[in-house]
Amino acid sequence: MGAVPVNPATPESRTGPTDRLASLTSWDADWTGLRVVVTGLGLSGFAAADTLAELGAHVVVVDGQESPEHRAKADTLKIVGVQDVLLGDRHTAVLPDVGGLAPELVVTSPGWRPNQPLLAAAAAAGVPIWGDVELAWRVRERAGRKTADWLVVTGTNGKTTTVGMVESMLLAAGQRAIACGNVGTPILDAIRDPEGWDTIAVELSSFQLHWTHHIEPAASAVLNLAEDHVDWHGSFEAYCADKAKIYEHTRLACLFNEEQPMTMRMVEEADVQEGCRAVSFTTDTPGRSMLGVVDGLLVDRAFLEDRANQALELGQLQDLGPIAPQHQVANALAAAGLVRAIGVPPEAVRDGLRAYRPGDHRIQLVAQADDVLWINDSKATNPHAADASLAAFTDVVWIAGGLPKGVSYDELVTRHVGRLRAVVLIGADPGELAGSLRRHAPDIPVLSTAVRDTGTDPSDGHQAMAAAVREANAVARPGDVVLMAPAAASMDQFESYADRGNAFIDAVARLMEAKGLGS
Ligand code: UMA
Repeated sequence: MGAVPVNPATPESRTGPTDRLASLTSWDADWTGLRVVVTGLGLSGFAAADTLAELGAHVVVVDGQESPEHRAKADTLKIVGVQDVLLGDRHTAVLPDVGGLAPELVVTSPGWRPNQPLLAAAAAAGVPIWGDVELAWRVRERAGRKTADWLVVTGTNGKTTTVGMVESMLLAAGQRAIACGNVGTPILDAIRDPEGWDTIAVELSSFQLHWTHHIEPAASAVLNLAEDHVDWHGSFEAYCADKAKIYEHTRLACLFNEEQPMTMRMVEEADVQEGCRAVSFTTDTPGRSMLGVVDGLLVDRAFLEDRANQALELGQLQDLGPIAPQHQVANALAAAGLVRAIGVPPEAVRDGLRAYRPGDHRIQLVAQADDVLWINDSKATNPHAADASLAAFTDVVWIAGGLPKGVSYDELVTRHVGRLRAVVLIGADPGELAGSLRRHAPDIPVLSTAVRDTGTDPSDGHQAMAAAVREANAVARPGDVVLMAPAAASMDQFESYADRGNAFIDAVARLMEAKGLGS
């Protein structure tokens, strides 16, 4: 099939596919010779380029970095048939040709912003831009393999936990299932598994949803909404509009949060498939068509015949483990709703919850000594996540700060001032959080890990974290919780939230050794 020229003038062509692209709806369609630019050579860009090369497309990859790791990946891609890999800043401002001709499609990594110059140039030229999730949807059907159902999850916080719980419940039901997407396994890697899956649990970030145009999930959920990634999306409204896309074309059930009416409005406004149900979850007593909690039991009043009069027991709060704050209960109910929508039995929900082990860095108990708990919540990369973990404890020495992503801390500090015993600031520039603390918590001691006070180099996160742990230890009293829940991204001092969490774990271990306790 020949290439169809794109029309640069019409707005539809910016999001809608050309005729050729419209025909590309399965692995077995004719992708040969399609001219594609892939932006980004991280996890998702590598998987996208590799997939497209396997499909026979002509692919050029662009990435702003020229590190040895990027060069090694570039070499691998060239071996599997990628035409060219352009590394370095100078390549990221213009839309490159593919084999001497204009590209027909751009497949972008989620981290790339819409106003990034190359992507802006593609949009201006009318070249459609897909994310890796859009591509994954297009190639999900393949002759001789199972086509998986998609259960999709977004929300400001709790996504990774929830898809982990969904995966665990599906496995308990005997299904072949995997959690993928923003959780870390690129969705295209999951989709290309030789055996295929019964069901995939897909974590979708607001970035991924922005670049996704059409998917038809079996069931979908928005867990919660709060200010995050405002710098990427431009406004909170734009962020929410991208999140709302998750409900579009859902087949069986849209799950929303009863305690956040905005999520219900998103379902109401979504164009779903005939017969799709709106089902909510609550951490309170559920009404009809809801999942919720009654006397310490997790119950389903949505997916049973006599939902007007009965509730089905799914498990107990204890099944969630020793620390089960409210938001964890909500996540478990959302996960349960998603799998119940595709007929997973209640016992598998319970067994899945019992078997589920939360990932590291999410309200993770690191040490307990002198009646003080040391908790790592490095995954709290925004105020909403930190809000959930602060709410789980009463007397807190709070280690916080980092890259704030353009959000405000006033509400968070005002809400938790009563439980703060002291705050230890980390982050290269903790000014935003320090300002909120001055205004709304003037009586709470605020300790700093800055050079002036501790002799630490602020660009070295591991040193800063060691200093923060020493400071916290000096003020912690029996009964306190030292909570490292930074309410900010980590990249100013660390490689990632995991690196920040590991720095905390290491520093606490050293402190315990110094106390002669071991961790
Ligand atoms: N790059 C440029 N120019 C840019 C931006 C990026 O050249 O303007 C290059 C970088 O040099 C790098 C590559 O693009 O080589 C990185 O692309 P990316 O930032 O999209 O990251 P990936 O490695 O592809 O990982 C992405 C997700 N990252 C982001 O959305 C930022 C991962 O989520 C996800 O696990 C992975 O795809 C697989 O699906 C991480 C994340 O931080 C965990 N997500 C955010 C969050 O959870 O808050 C949304």
